[in-house]
Amino acid sequence: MDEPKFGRVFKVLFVGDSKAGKTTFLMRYCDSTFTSRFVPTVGIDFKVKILDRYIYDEKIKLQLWDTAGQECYLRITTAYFLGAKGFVLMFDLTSQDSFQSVRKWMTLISDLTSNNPKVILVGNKSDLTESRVITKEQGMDLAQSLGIEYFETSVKDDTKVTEAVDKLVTLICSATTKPTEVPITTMFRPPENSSMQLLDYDRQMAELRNRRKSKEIFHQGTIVFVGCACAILFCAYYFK
Ligand SMILES: Nc1nc2c(ncn2[C@@H]2O[C@H](COP(=O)(O)OP(=O)(O)OP(=O)(O)O)[C@@H](O)[C@H]2O)c(=O)[nH]1
Ligand SMILES: [Mg+2]
Repeated sequence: MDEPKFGRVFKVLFVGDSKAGKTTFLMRYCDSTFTSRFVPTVGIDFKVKILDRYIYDEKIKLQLWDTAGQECYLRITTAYFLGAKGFVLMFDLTSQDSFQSVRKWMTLISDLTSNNPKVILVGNKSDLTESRVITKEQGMDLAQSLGIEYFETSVKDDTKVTEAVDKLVTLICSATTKPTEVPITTMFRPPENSSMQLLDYDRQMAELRNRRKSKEIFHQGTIVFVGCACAILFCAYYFK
């Protein structure tokens, strides 16, 4: 396959309570690294990952937004929800509180977006079997009640990290329509994803051309008429 010129960018947000593992997840996914040091995210951060996957011959680029889980940043982070194609809603399998917050995050997503983004639920830190307080069944039940898919990951052990994102991308792709292939000409070009039918577009272009033609004919007629009138007036005056 020829290398495509442009990439299709999908905006994906990572949300969930503080310490769920969002930043470390992104470090694992994008840079294949892990750190046990906790540095809370301040506000928002983002990374770009170019996938070896295509949609309609366009390479997929992921714009991955890492949000701060701390309550004090909520107003900043939620401002970035708009336009997101997907969300990774993450909780910590060793924290009851972060599990309880999942519904709150889901409500924020549905309240603050209008494009029906795809969401997956991720229970992270599955390597910590001793301190785990949320069972797989509880995670699956919650995901099912929210109508989304569930993954258990361990960023530390690199378990199911790529699979989870791959699945989200597949869901986003299945909801992405093919871009229209009409040449851009003039002003009545329907915007991308517009519901305006191409037939409407063609009809409007034809109308515009007809209107321009009629205007030209009118102008030419006016010039001829004024010319004749002047000639008649001149003859009448000259030969009287
Ligand atoms: N054992 C284990 N620890 C993890 C795992 N994932 C993340 N951690 C640790 O959990 C802590 C919090 O991780 P972060 O990625 O910083 O959490 P966050 O969700 O970005 O937190 P905020 O930025 O405050 O929202 C860090 O000390 C990580 O090393 C995991 O899969 N297993
Ligand atoms: Mg973070």
